[in-house]
Amino acid sequence: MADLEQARAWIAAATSLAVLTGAGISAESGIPTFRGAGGLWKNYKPEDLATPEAFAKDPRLVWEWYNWRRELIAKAAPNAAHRALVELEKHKPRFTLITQNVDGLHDRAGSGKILKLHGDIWRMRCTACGANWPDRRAPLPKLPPHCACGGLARPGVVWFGEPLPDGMMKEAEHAAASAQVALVIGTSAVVHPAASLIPYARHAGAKVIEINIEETAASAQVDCALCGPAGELLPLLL
Ligand code: BV8
Ligand code: ZN
Repeated sequence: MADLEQARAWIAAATSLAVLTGAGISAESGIPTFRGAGGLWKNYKPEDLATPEAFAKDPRLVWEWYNWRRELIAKAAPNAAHRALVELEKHKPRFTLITQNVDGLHDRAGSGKILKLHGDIWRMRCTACGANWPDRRAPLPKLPPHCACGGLARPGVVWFGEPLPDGMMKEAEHAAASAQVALVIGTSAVVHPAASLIPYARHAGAKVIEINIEETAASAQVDCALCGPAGELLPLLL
């Protein structure tokens, strides 16, 4: 399998790595992806739930969906793919993990530097006073949850139409631009600006390696596309 050997050689020689992960890296932990078969979005259209408009219209419905996901994630555990990235990080002088996922499994696996482009399902933000706090209760006792000030709380995530956290993309672009190798793992590469990091890394000179179970919008833009589950392939690349 020349591709696997080639990818291993590039990774072994690299001293600076950037990694972009999507929902696919958590699939083997039992968490449905957004757009794949049986995907999370299958039952709901993204614009129905993950937007400020949907939340303003029906905060309870949006919270029921997040509450369901929080329970699912609370029962899940990091898988071999998450753990392989922790191992890789230990051996690379410069390593930045950029994730679109909000499930917190990279944190639980022990990853160090994580750029959470789309926020964190385990944090809440008050729509009235702006307070921002961690809350790991699953399920939540009352929906929708409220802040101590009485204001309505929202999930601490980035919805469609909302900007990413200040400075986050700049830091991610810096990591992608200084990487010799960029790993793109378990993402359909359709959500922006996250997906723009892939051509960005390539144009900056990184060798881009994709790990996915199917072809994606990025597959034509990468140097090496490895087809298979991340939980099986990533450990083989260490
Ligand atoms: C913004 C958080 C501007 C919440 C999420 C047209 C063109 C370009 C852009 C746009 C456009 N129209 C609209 C936009 C902008 C929009 C966008 O990109 N829309 C898309 C749908 C076209 N983007 C935004 O709105 C962003 N903000 O642009 O702001 C702005 C600037 C200033 C001021 C105001 C505004 C915000 C985007 C963030 C949205 N939030 N989630 C939550 O999670 O609840 S996005 C959501 O999609 C998740 O974060 C998810 O991670 C992300 C990406 O999806 P993937 O992770 O890739 O998951 P998916 O299911 O799609 O794919 C899984 C993959 O895994 C598959 O390829 C599958 O084959 C693979 N797989 C499965 N199993 C495995 C596997 N691979 C390996 N191993 C396995 N075992
Ligand atoms: Zn408040």
